Amino acid sequence: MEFELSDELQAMKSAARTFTEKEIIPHAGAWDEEHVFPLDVIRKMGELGYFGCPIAEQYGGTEVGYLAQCLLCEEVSRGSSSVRVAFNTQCMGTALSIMLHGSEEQKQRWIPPLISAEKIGCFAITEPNAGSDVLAMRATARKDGDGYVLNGSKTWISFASKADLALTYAYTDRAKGSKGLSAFVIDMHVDGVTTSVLDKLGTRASPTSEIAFDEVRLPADALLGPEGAGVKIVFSSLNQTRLSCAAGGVGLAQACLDAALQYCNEREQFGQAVGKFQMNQTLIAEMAAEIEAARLLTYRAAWQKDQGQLGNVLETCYAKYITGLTVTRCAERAMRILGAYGYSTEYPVARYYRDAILYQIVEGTTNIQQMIIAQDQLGYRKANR
Ligand code: GRA
Repeated sequence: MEFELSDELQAMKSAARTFTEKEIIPHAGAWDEEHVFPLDVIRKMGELGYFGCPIAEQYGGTEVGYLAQCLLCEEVSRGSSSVRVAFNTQCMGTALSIMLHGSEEQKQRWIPPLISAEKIGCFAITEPNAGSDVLAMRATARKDGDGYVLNGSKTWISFASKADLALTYAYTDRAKGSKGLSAFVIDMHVDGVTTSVLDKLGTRASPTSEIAFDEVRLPADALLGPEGAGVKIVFSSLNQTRLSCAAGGVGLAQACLDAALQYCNEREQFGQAVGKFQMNQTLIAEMAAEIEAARLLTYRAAWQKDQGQLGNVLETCYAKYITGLTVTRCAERAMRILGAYGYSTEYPVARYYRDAILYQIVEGTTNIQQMIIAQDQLGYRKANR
């Protein structure tokens, strides 16, 4: 067992911290308040190779791996939980799935512009009646000559309104059940695709939209993998997007702790720094220990993927589950420590608080993570298949 980051990983983490402090932290509050999508910063991250860590060099990636990607995602999320979503839209939920399941031509065409962020990506799974129950989706892609015609609607799709490309899922043959689900990479600028942005409590620099597909003509090469491979692609993709979601949650939880520590040392009441009060010390100790546990679970799941264990659903769920709980608890504790200064929109803790709860909703709710873990433990359904 090896718990030390290599010098190379340590250097990447520290460079990402400097990048976040310079390029993200000074603007993150305003982006959130004004609902600004920071395309320039996302492009800079693309140029720096942030979205190419698990991607092969031949497609423009850096091959530094999943743990490296997590470290970058954690640092970026310390500055803005909205910006960290790009790790999933540009890589884990799009380019990575294309690399794992696409033809050589699809890989060469779509991966480089996604990981450089020259093109913005999104992955569209959720529908109005299919959230946790992925396979209840109703979108269809009917065969039409060589290609397909896509119909249906997706909702709560991160970056959809800004996206050039989408990895989406639709039934090509409903009669075959889960084996009739297929995956498609689609151009978001073609006729029949419309998006409308949804308002939400937090993560407001990351636009979230509904998508309507109305008789969208897809060429044959939009199909990713064979017909019917959609179920395998969607669940293996969720197992990778959950990892960077966990890393993002760790980064946001750390931001909560950082804010609480700073306040504890600066603010005085009853003649001493508020950090001297044992009640606050309890909150600080709980935050620090829980963040470390969430971080270790996340790094372990990433490390397993670096060893080639991409099917580590159980360990990825542990990381996502514990991180979701940790980040929401840390945001609440930071709020208690900062009091009115936490509640004020002039300080970032109010934004952290609004952003934190997302980690119990996206990429499989806390209930779904618990279900996957419990069913594995009880022997009902193995998580790692
Ligand atoms: O037996 P079969 O041939 O029908 O195949 C089954 C199974 O073997 C079928 O899928 C196969 N499968 C897999 N194949 C490859 C299952 N898991 C895998 C896998 N990892 N790799 C159906 O399987 P099942 O277990 O019977 O499925 P189910 O009971 O219908 O659903 C299971 C479950 C509830 C866990 C699943 O639907 C699920 O994970 N739901 C949560 C949905 C979710 O996470 N949504 C996230 C949306 S994206 C998002 O939030 C973006 C946010 C952006 C951001 O902030 O980063």
